[in-house]
Amino acid sequence: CRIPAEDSFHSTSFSEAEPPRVFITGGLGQLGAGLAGLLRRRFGKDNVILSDIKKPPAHVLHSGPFIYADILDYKKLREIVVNHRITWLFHYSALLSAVGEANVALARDVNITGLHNILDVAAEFNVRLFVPSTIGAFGATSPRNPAPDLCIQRPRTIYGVSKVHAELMGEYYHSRYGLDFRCLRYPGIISADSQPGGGTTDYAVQIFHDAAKKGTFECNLKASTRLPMMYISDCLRATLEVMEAPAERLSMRTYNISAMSFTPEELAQAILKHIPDFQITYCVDPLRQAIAESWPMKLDDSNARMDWGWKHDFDLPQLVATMLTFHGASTR
Ligand code: AKB
Repeated sequence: CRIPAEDSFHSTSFSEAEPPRVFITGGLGQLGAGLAGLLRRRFGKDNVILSDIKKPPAHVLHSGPFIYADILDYKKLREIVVNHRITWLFHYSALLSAVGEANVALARDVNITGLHNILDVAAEFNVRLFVPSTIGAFGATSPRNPAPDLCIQRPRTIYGVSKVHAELMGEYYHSRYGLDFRCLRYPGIISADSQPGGGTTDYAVQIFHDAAKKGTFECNLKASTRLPMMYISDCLRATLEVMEAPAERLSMRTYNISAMSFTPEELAQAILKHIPDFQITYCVDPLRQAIAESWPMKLDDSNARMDWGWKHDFDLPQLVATMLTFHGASTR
């Protein structure tokens, strides 16, 4: 039986004076290496172990501990948590919205069965667990402008369904077994030196690369599609802040976080201020468009701001200047 007995649950004690021993799954996705960098600066390089089932590029391998870990291999997960004395786990393995629809069986395995393994191992060994959720956990019947923390959630993608499941299972394990589960609903995340893999908001990352390199961009969403977005450094800082927040400050375990909302047209206008001959064209992907239209235009993150002091740094003009500078575009 993998469900922890209640009396054995607190057997592994975690001293708050010690830095956490951190394990990150899905570490070669858009956010893992950046999160590892932030956590290593705070807790020490060797206290943060990045993992994935892919071969890491040299710069990742040289920046700190990396191990192979398949979240579908439960015995191996237990071995890692025990051998490396893990006290915090960040669970980033997941198939995103668009790629999930192209491979539902794999998305179900990774996003749902994999999550069950992670919940069980975290509960068994008293590990503080962060699982990212997403704007994709809302659906067409949710309030869209803004979407509050608590409302109807009826997503119609396997990604969204698996994330609602993760939110509910994490909260259930928290109340049933005392698992220290923490979860943020991320907007679309925009990063310069890492690529998202198969999401609906990916256009907002690719546009900067193409604007800087080619001066043109073909967008797969309609010009008027408004979605919540956030710069990666805000997202990673929010993740660390919610993990460090004293438990008594958390009135809930799943929070919306928000920074800005824009449409492709508004983003193109902001880029034009730096690259005056930039041109955007539209070739709409019906799958991504339908997904985007079922997602909120804006998230209400007032609970995160009130409970643990969440505050974003990057707005649209700062985001555009930072991304174009990174990509070497001559910005005004
Ligand atoms: C996606 O587009 O699937 C992700 C997300 C918003 O969760 N970036």
